[in-house]
Amino acid sequence: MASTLEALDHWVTEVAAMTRPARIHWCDGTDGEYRALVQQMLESGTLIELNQQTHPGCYLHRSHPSDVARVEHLTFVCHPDEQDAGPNNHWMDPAAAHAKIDALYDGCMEGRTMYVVPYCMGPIDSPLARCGVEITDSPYVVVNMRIMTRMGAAAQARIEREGHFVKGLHSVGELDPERRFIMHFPAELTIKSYGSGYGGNALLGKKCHALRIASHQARNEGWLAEHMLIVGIENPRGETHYIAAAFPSACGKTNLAMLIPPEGYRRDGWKVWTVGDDICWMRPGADGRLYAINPEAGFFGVAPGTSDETNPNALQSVARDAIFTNVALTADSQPWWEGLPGTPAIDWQGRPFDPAHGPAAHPNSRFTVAANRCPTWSAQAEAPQGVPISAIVFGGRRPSLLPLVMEARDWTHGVLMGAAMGSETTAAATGAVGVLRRDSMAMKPFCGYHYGDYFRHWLSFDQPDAVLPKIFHVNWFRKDKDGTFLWPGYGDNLRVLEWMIQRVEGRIEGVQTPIGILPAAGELRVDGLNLDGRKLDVLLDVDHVAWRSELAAIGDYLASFGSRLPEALRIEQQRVARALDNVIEEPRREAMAR
Ligand code: OXD
Ligand code: MN
Repeated sequence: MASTLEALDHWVTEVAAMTRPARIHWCDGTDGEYRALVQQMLESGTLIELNQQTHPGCYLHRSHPSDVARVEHLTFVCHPDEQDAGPNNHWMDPAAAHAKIDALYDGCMEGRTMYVVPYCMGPIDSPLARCGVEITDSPYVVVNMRIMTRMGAAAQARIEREGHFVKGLHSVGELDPERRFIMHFPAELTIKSYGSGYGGNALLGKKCHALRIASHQARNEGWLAEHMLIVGIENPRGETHYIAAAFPSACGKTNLAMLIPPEGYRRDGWKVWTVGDDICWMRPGADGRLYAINPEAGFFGVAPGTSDETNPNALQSVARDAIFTNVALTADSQPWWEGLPGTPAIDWQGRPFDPAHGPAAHPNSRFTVAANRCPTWSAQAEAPQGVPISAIVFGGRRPSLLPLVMEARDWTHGVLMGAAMGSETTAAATGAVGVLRRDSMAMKPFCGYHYGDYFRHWLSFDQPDAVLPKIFHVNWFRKDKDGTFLWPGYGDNLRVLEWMIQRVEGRIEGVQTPIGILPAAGELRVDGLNLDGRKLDVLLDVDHVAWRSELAAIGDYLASFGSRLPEALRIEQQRVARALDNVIEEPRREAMAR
């Protein structure tokens, strides 16, 4: 027995009988094991050593060129009843899905090592944490899981104590896009992934477990598993507010989680503390507030665009002991991507760089690094009870209409704001880039059940004894007529977070509008910012007529969830639509009265 837990041993034996590996390796998570796997991958060419003078302990992995992003069209959520998956997921009957993918697993690990990877999502001693075991034939997955989760003996000990775990089976197979599936069986707490080595498809603790399976568990158990960063904002008085923020993939969660305050703020003593950059698990505490943990232990960040100007903390984090995937190389083997100074010599596919082939680094190239490498890593990030959340923020890439910031008038309105979220698609998933799509709570690719039930679950937190965070919506991406961004973003986003905190503390009033509460004149601190008043006016403009059309589109979108849409959300959409009608009608009524 390699585990004292019979269920675990039994499952490993069963998988080995199906996949027929040459060897089985139970991962202990030690440094020695990590080093040995790296060495083995250097020898096989799976990893390439980077310049060890400039980037000690850093390596490059080049994935198969057809395996560079999440594959939403091949990702299935297999509830016994199709209705439970909702229109937001691809569904397959569980028995049919098992049969389909098990046929692919048959003998797929012949000649390979099968790694058994016990892991814990969340601080190892946290009651909010959950454990899983990933079986994989990819050593690249094992070393990434070691960085991204609490992996190894301690996780195995917790699993043996608790007696249950999420089962994740992964094989890179032949890396053939025609033989690729990412399947979830929420009722069985099981994941099966075949044919991809890419992070979101293969590091099963991340999207598959911590979002799709966990969102289902969270619904049953009264908590929330969300696609959110967690950041602590410390004011000059030394008080810290924690903010959880949901943005779709590749919309700047890592940057916001690590932001450097603008000069004036730094002088005044503002500090920013990083708790998480991608996933947040939240649960009501005894005092009625929501407490959050980051279930991950590392960052799997988008490299392009990360620079000393945009995110110096991320750049410092990856200066050592990082694994890069699909970035370019300089002539002296330093990692390179668009946004960094210097010039690339070799592109992400290992060819001499030629701009005619497109960008040097793949637009979804990534770095994997331990979270505690981040200079702003929060001392509270390991707190077993989590951090109390003061504000929840939703946001997306919207070139027009959505103001820089608005606050929901109450929880139900905030849930509507989250449900209505839209964003332009990015390179984090295969498919067209730059197309506007609704992405409720940034969970479209990750919600493991029917969105209508998910909205109802969100609404259910509004209990008499709850002390809920305020909910806001932001848009850093609004563009001017000439197509340039109106808001500088990055560190200056702290100005918007400060406005939120002031609202949370009841220090400022804001202005009421039909779509929410916006900053009143003078409330948003813009000193030291070269932003002309016209731009600020556009950023905070509410075009009532255009918003009326947006509300109609939101109504149509909500209606697509049929009878599972909570009535309260439909009523809320109608309330906002009516408030807009009243504003639009008012001048007409006044004119008629004259
Ligand atoms: C990610 C994603 O990798 O959202 O975090 O795609
Ligand atoms: Mn993500």
